[in-house]
Amino acid sequence: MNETRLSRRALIAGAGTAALAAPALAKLAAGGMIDLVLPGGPSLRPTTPAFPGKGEMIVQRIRPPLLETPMEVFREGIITPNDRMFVRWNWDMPTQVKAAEHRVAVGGAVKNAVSLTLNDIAAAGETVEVVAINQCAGNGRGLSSPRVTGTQWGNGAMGCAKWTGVRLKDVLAKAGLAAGARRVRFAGLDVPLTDGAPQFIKSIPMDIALRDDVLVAWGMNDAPLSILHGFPLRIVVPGWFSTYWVKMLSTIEVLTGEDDSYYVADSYRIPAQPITPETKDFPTVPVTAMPPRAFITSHGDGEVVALGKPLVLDGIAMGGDAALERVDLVGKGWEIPCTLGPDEGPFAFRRWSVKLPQVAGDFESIGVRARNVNGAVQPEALAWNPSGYARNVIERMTLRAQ
Ligand SMILES: Nc1nc2c(c(=O)[nH]1)N[C@H]1C(S)=C(S)[C@@H](COP(=O)(O)O)O[C@H]1N2
Ligand SMILES: [Mo]
Repeated sequence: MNETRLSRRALIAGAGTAALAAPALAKLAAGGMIDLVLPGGPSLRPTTPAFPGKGEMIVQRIRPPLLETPMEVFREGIITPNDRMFVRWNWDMPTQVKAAEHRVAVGGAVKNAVSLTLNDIAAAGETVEVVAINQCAGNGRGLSSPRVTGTQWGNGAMGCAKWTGVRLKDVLAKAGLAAGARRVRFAGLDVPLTDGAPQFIKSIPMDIALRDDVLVAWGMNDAPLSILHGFPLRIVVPGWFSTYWVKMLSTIEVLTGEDDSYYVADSYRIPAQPITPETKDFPTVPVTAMPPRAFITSHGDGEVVALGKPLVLDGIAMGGDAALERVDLVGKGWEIPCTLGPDEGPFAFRRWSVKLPQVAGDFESIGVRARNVNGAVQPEALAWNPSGYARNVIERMTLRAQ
């Protein structure tokens, strides 16, 4: 990409090719190791600064890339820098995309099927910015006990960015919805590695698609999307898990019925009712809106704190699909309300902090519990499911006093 800063003019000019060089193997080898402390499985992962445009990231897989954000990145601010945002591709993505040649086909149950250039998209409506958390539905899956299948993520498959784009509903209006339009499905330029495997396509119900904050976005923290994050365009659905945030958007298809495609009908689903690991057959629903979560970022598990001294703990929290209402520090049989930091909107991270007057001894099992304005609150026990989706159990840690 030639432009380093994002401008609508740059997008409209349609200039530029984004390309991704292969990570340098020498640099890959030069990274460190990090322990994700995953129960019941290998938990050491290499880290590397070798991916283009990326700082030090945890390598879950090289190709297609799965890169996790180290928790220390969440110690400051609420915006995750672009070079530290986690990366997830189901299938390999193209490593070069020419902006001038890129088209988005809008079809299906529409009045006039259209093929839109980046200029057309940028001019479809008002430019909108929204600060929203990009979180994989499988974030924290590796912490499941008993263990589940899928990428063994720690809690770093999340990040918060400012997204810039136009409203999806303005793009849909270029084609016009036909009678009976019920869902909107998205596809990107990435295709399966193996013959016959399903393409990564995802759909959302019409009431969500028409929301004012659901975007076709080209900007991430005031920079154009990189190849890894979906150049030139991606869907942003604030408050919903980012499995719906289709990258390298190339097709928008309006459906009149349910979506029977693999990644909606068969995958990314959670039990409709709580189950145990022994439950065999159970009804499922798609994983959609995010629940509240909170994390202590000032300290790590097992860290030593000063006995007899005051202690300040802080971290980040999120309300999920509704604004955060409160965060409490919770121990065994006690809880203390935390102070919330600046509010950057309902879908952003928000900082919290709490000052304890004096450390009297070890903290055996402390955590933070977020609650949103809809009354959703983090549970004490894990809602275990076979894919480890939508984890939001209160995360606990131990601090030693010395
Ligand atoms: N085209 C395309 N879009 C995609 C995916 C994909 O595999 N292909 N993966 C989705 C999933 S599961 C996640 S978690 C997010 C990750 O976005 P990021 O890599 O920008 O962090 O992208 C989503 N959009
Ligand atoms: Mo994901």
